[in-house]
Amino acid sequence: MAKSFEIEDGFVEDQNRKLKSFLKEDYAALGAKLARRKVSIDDLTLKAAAFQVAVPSWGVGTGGTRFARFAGPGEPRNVFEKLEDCGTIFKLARSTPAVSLHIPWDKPQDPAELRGFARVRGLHFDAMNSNTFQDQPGQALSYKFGSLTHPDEAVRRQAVEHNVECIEIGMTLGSQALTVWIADGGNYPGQVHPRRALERYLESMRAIYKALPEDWRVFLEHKLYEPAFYSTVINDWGTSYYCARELGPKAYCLVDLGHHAPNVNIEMIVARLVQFGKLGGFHFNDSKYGDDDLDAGSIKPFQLFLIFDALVDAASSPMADFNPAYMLDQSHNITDPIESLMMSAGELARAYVQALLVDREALSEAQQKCDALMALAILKDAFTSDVSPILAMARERAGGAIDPIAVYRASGYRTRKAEERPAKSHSSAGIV
Ligand code: LRH
Ligand code: MN
Repeated sequence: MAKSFEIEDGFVEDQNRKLKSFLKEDYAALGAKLARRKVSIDDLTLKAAAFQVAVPSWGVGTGGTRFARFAGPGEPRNVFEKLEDCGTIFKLARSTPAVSLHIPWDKPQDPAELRGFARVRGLHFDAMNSNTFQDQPGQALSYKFGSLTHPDEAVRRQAVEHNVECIEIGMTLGSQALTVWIADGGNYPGQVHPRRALERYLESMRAIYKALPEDWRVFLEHKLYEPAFYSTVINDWGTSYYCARELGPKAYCLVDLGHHAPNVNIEMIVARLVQFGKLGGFHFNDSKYGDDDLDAGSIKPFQLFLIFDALVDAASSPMADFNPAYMLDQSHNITDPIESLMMSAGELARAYVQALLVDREALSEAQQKCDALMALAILKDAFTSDVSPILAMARERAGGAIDPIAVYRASGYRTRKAEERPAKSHSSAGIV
């Protein structure tokens, strides 16, 4: 079997050589500016290099909508090819060593083989994602009218068993978390009894919770609507929080940025879940209207900064087991998924480093004095700081690319993959 194409380390170094002197210049200039504020640029670069976010296995294929999906060249056709692409993202961006799998889309025949395939690419597995929002070929009972909250106990049991299977597969892959998002809800008033449906959800989740190994966490992912368009059982953070508390210490809330009504103050939800000790993690993306699953930081970069401001603020105050899982969850309908994921990983690191630049002492002082304008000015000063030299130096020092997209394009990786991975005949609608 011909060896599949990979970008060589030497090629990355060659490409970096063209930009190294400019980077050094920009880095020194920013370093001098930060030193005036007694901030060490090298400390920030170490923190930037330690920042990690998981990529979604389903994000390296071309996404679509109910109207159409325009498959791109060299689409990954199976979980191994998805990991090849995740390996390429990690090789260039260096901040994405973890992959979040979706079952059954990525169900491995041989988990040990998959784990080995990932390891040689420097990859490990983050949270597993269950799927009881689609019916699989040969599935006994349909999820058309729900899964974990379905009125029929047999359907609920089938959905619980699927989640338990995701935990078992995850254990063989070294994962330590399960994300549960369910589409359960109704399209018509009266279709779903809201209180009984939530009781059924808790009954099912208790059975799943029992199957969690000691060192695992379960993330409850709320979503306002879609595919249910009148009522959704786990529709907002309050409902998710109530359930996480009911379930126990291994249950947490997961915030997908696209799962809220327009203009909802998501950074406030983050601050609340931090304060209540139930912030489990994120599905980062961006949106203008609904659950658009656009690239993180592409529409509302200031909101992304404010979310990381809340996280850095939380990390600076002593808080037990504050370890939120960072994951991307995007649908790349018109861009090369590898480019979008590298850019989005960079935008998350940017928001994080900018949040580290916030003068928290001055901010608390302004808040104490009710000096609203100064408080905003302090945040804006950090948000408007160009930390690109820090992000690029962190990548370069970690053996990655100073400019990941330029190196990726110069490598011809996508063209080579198009040769190696002949396109499937038909193209379908939908996200995968
Ligand atoms: C639901 C969701 C969930 C995933 C799916 C791919 O909208 O955000 O996290 O399972 O997208
Ligand atoms: Mn999500």
